[in-house]
Amino acid sequence: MKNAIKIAGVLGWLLLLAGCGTVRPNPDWRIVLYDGENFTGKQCVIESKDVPNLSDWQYNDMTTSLIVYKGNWTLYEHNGYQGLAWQVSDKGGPTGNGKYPTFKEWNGANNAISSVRRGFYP
Ligand SMILES: [Ca+2]
Repeated sequence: MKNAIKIAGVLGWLLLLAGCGTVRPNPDWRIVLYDGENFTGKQCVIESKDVPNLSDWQYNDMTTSLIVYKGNWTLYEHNGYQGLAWQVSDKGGPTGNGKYPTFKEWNGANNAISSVRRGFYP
């Protein structure tokens, strides 16, 4: 019984440590791009991966709004993570819940995003 309590304590401590690493890219992070304002139009769902070229997804230069469901992401003007970079997160946007109803909310440009990757980069 005493050992069980000890193990539970260690597990809790490990979970706490894991929680501190939220700035690091995480495999289950998720973002959804939309080609219309206010989360309308054609969607592009990105889960558990970086996308160096949205042309491969037939989604180059189309994004007008987006929702970050989990994590920190950097959006780029050009493919290969080049050009202007914009950071978005699940705690960002005008209501602090990862919802960006227009490109203005990430200080971006309309129909400009060409690559996306997990984590914050300059
Ligand atoms: Ca572009």
